[in-house]
Amino acid sequence: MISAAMTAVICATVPNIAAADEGAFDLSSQRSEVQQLNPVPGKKIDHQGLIINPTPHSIDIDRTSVYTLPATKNINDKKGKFAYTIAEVVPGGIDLSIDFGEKQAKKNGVTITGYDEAGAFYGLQTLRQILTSEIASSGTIPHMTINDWPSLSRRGVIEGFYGAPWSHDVRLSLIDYYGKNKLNSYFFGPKDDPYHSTPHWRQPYPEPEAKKIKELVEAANRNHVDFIWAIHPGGDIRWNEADYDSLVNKLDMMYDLGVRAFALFFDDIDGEGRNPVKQVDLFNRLNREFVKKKGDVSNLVVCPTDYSRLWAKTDSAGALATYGRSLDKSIEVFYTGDVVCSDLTHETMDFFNGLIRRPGFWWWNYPVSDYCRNFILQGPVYGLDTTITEEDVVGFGTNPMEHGEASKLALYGVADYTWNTPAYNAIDNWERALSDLAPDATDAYRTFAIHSADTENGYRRDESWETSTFSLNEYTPEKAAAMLAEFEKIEKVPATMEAKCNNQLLMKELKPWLTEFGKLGKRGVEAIGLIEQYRAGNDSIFWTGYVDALMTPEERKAYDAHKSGTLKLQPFIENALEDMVIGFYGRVAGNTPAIHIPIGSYPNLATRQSRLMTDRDTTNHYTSAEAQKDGDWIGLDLGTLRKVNNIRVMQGRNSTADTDYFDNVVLQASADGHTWTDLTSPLKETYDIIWKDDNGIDARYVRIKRLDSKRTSWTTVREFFVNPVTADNLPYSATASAVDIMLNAFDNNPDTYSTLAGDTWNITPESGANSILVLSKTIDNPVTVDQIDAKGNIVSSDTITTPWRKINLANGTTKVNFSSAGADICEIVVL
Ligand code: LOG
Repeated sequence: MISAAMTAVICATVPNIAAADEGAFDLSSQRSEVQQLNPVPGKKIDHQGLIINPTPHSIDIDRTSVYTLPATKNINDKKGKFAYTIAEVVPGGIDLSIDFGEKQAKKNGVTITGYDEAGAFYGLQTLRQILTSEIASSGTIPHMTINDWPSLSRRGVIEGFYGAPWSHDVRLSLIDYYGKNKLNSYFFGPKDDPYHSTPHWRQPYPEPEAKKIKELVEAANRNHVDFIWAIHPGGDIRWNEADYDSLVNKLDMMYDLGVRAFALFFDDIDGEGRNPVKQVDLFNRLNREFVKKKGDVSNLVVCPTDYSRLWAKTDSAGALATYGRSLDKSIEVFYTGDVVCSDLTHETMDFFNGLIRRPGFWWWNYPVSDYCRNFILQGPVYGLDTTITEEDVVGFGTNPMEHGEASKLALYGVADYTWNTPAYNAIDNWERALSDLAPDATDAYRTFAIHSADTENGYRRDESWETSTFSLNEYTPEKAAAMLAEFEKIEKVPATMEAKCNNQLLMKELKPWLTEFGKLGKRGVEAIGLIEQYRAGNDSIFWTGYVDALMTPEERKAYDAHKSGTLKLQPFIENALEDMVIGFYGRVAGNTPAIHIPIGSYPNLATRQSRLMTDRDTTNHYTSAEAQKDGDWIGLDLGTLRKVNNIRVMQGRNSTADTDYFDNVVLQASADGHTWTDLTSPLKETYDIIWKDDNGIDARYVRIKRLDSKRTSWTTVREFFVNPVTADNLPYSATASAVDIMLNAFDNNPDTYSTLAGDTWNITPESGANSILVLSKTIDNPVTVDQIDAKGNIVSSDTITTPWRKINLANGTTKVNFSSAGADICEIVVL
C-alpha cells in the first residue's frame, strides 16, 4: 500500500499544448493473449519402435530378416574393458562381440567395433537403447548396421549456475545420464561452492567433500566423461607469486583426487581480477608449468570476463583481442554469445572467433534458471543452428538449472544436437525425452512441460504451443470446450505424476511446481464455468463465483514462487476475469468501472505483468524488461471518457535512487488516443509525479512519455493512479466513523473492497433512486441495511448474507445505514 513519503509534488497545470497526432492508435493491440516468440522447429516422428538418443548418423535396417535374441549370454569382450557396462546394458541373452581399434569379422549376433574405447562404449549405449526399444520387445531384432560418430567432439554440461549446487546423488545420476546420452564433458563450477570460488578457492575441500569429488571422478571415468574441475578465483585474486602458488597448490590437490582436466572462470567479477593481460599471463604460465609438466592433463578451458558480446570490447586493447594475440593456441575459451543467454548462430561465433583467433567453446545459458528461480524450464532445446560445425565451436557446454533431474529434459536435447547436429529435430527430441524420463507418466509430464517452458522476462521460450486461448468477445462453445478440456487435464497432472512417475529425484524437484500447476488447472476450470454464467446473464451466480475465483494474496504469492502457464494459461484466466467483471459491472451498475488497463510502447504492457502498476501495491513494480528510448511511453486506458483531475505515477523500483525510470518525462492526456495534451512541463529526475487540477481534463487515456535522455536502462513503474477516490469526491454523500475506511466501497471499482466492521456506514441516495446493489466478497458476518425516513424512523430493514444483493428503496427513504460485525464490501451502487 502507499505509504512512502512523496519525493516530488507537481501540482501546477501548464497551458494545454496539443501534441502531434501520432497516427492510428490501435487499442486492440494493447491487450493481447498472443505473444510472438520464436516457435520450436521440427515435428514429432514415428520411430517405428526404435528410439536411440542421440540420433545415429546412419542406420541401415533390414526389417525382413531378424536376429532372435538367444536365451543365454555369449559375450566376447575382447579387450576386457566393458564388464560393468555390459551388465547394465544387457539384461537377457545375446551373442555379443565387442572390440575397438581393429577390424571385426561379421557373424550372427551383435558386433560392436569402436575406433576407440569411448566409441565401443557408445556402441553399447546404442545397443542398450535397441534392446529396450519396442522393436525388441518380442525377443527379436531386425538385422541392422549402425555407423555413428559425433558432430562435435566436446559435448557437455557446465555446473555453472548460482544457487544450491547439485547434491552428490543428483551429480552421480547426471553423470550416468551423460554416459547414456554420449555427453563427454562435465565442468564442475557451481558458483555457490565456496571451494570453487571466493572465499575458499585457495583451500582444500574438507575431507567428506574431497571424498565425494573422488567418487564423481570415478563415475565420470566409468561413463567416458571428462570431469573438468573449474576454479573461479577472480573475485579476490592478487596477481602475485603467493596467489599463483595458491592456485597451483589447489590444482595439485584436485589432481591428487583424480582430476585430469581443469578450467579457469573469470566471469562475473569486479576489480583487479578482470585484467585480461594478467589473466592471459596466468593461463599461459599454468599451461607451461602445470598442464604440460604433468603430461596427463587435458587442455585448459577458460572463461573470460568478456564472455558476452553485450559488454565485450572489440578494440585491439580489449580482452578478447588480447586473448587472440597472446593466449597459447591449446587453450580454449568460453563464450555465451550476443547476450548472456543467447541462440547459437554463425554470426554470433564469427564475431567472437575473429577476436580470439580460434573457435570458441560455446557456453549455452539454457536451461539455467538462476535469474528466474520461480520457473522450472521444461521446454524443448532450440535456438541452435543445425549447420554449426567444429569450425564454429570447439565444444558445447550447457549450463543447467539447479534442479539437476529436471534438467535432464534439456540435456537429452543437447546430447542429440551436439552428436548429430544436422539431423537435430527439436520437437521430436523433446517428445522422446519426456518418455525417456517419465516412461509411465509421459502424458502427464508432457502436459506439465508444454506449459512450463517460458521465462516471462528472460531467455524467452515458446510455451503452450498447442493451446488456442481466446478473449471473451471471441467466445465460441468449441473454443471454451477445448480450454475446459485442457484445464481439466492439467488439474489431474499432479496426482497422475505422483502415482506413476517413479523417478523420485525428479518428483522432488517438480513437486512445488506441480502443486501450483494443479491449482492453475482448477482456476481454469472455474474460469470457464464463470464464462458460461456470465454469458447466460446469471449476474448473481457470476458475481459469487467471481469473488471466489480471484486469487487471494496468499494464493498469488504461492503461484508467483512456482510459476507455470505464464505465456498463455494464467493470462487467459486473468484476462477473462477482467473482461467479465468490466462487462458485468456495466450491465448491473450501468457504468464503466474504474478498472484501468495499462497501455504503451512496450510489448509486455499487453501482458498481465503490467497489472503490477495498477494493483495498489507499491512494493512491486512493472518493468519494461527492455531498454528505454526517446518516445517510449507508459499509460492507462480508463475505459471511457472521464473527467480526469488527479494523477499520480510512481516511477522506479524505489523512489530514492533507481536507474530504471524516465529521467526526462512529460505527463499527457488524450481523449481519442491520437492527440495528446501535455499536463506538465518536462519533468527532470522526478520519481513521483503528481498532478491535480480542479477543473480537470476530459480524457480516456493518460500516459507518461519519455523525452530526450541518454538513459538506456529498463524503466519501471510501481503504481499509476488516476482519479483515486477520496473523501471529497465520493459519488454519494456517505459517512462513517472515518470516511477513509469506506472509500473502496464507493470507488466505482468492484475489484477493491473496504471492510465494514463494528461501524455504521451511512449514505444519502439521490432523489429518484430506486434500489441499492451491494457487491461483497464472501460474507463472514451478515450486513444489516436499515432504510430511514426524514423523521429518523426505520422504514425497512434487510439482512445481507450473500455476495450479491439488490435491495429496493422504500418510499420515503432518505438515508440508508449499513452495519456489520465484519464484511468485505466491494461496491455499493445506488441505482
Ligand atoms: C554466469 C553464470 C550464470 C548465468 C545465468 C556465465 C559465463 N556466467 O551472467 O554463472 O548461471 O549467467 O544467469 C552468468 O554465464 N553471468
